[in-house]
Amino acid sequence: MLEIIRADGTSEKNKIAAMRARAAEVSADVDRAVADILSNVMENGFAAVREYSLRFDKAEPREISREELDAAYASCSPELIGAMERSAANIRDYNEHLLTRTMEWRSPDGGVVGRVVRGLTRVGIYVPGGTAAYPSSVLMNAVPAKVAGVEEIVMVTPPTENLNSAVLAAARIAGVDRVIAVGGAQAVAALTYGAGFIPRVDKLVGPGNAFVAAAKRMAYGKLDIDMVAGPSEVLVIADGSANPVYVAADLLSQAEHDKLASAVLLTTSMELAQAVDKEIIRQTGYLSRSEIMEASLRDFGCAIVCDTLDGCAALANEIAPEHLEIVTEDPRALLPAIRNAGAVFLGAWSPEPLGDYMAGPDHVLPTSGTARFFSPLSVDSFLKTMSVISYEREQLAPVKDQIIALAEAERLTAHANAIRVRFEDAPAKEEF
Ligand code: HSO
Ligand code: ZN
Repeated sequence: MLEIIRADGTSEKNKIAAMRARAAEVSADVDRAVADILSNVMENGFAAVREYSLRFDKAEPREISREELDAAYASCSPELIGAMERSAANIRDYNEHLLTRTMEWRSPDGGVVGRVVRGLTRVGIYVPGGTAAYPSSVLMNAVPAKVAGVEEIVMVTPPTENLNSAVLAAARIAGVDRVIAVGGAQAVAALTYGAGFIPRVDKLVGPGNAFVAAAKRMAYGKLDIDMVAGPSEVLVIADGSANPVYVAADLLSQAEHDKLASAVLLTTSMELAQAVDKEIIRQTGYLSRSEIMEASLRDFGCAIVCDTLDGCAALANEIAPEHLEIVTEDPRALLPAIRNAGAVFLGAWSPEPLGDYMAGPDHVLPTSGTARFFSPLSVDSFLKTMSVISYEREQLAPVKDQIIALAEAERLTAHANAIRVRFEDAPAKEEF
């Protein structure tokens, strides 16, 4: 089921290029429809949001009450609640370790300069409807925002008949402040401009369908967004020491997300590649989403056999996968060679689903090669900084002439004046 390619400098490059060409095509139709929705909501506010919601989702936008959240929480099994609580605690702990703290210090001029860190005021989290409504993603989006000190977290999700109770329970566990049943581009528009009881937010995160993705992209600038996520990807680097059962299972774990998901094995061992292929066929036989996995492996999967592990690392850096597993005799030894990946998993006991659900680092990761320049979602994504400058007279005096010289070079006389008046015999404050 897995195409096996021997790296020869060309074949593997062609294969990677073909897979890269899958980059989601932006449909002009979707863009046009979404642009209309955004401008209509900007002009007509909640009335427009309501109209789109009734048209596309056949339901009124509505706020989910505390009681509904409590009931959803109570309807989940204790095992599921326990798992979500533990996952949330690990995400919280991890992000608290990352937290950028305020810093102030004395500059060489003797003045105090520094940076203070503030959480964003209000953040929106989009949760898609249907089978892709993942409680784990609610935790991965909301908990870092909470750690950042965001004042209000507003979750939106399409107003289906039965809202997913695990998703609502996750919202309660993560400390989401408000849950509003509204979806699609109209939800993005409402959060961008504010519409009735739906507030304007400073940043919107979370995955959605093509309309939501297009709306987020268009709203960017009026609010901040996370990266627009593409289909899931996993790349495994393995040598002959790897267990083909585990490698196959891990490749399949991402292939099951989506027919557009990608699963790639880079290995120094042809025997391993062949054994993994056999295992994939065996495991697909008993897994439920075999049709999706077969499609994604056929179109976006392969095994590439390289001469060296360094060769594997170089190819991995070129692909810049969302998830990168290193399953070699000494996985950590290869880490310095890796530059581009969303998350790196070291060794046979760090399978990708551990990161999806439990370890603490976020599962919202850059996809489609964007790990070249994007980083995982984290507490940093919900923080901003302000610089602080605090000089006294004796610290300003030695630099005053140089500031004036710079201002005059730019012909900004009022700038120069603001420095000069402080050192001239100007009228005293009491004389006014
Ligand atoms: N692997 C997905 C996240 C996820 N997996 C949610 C399971 N549930 C991100 O690439
Ligand atoms: Zn996953």
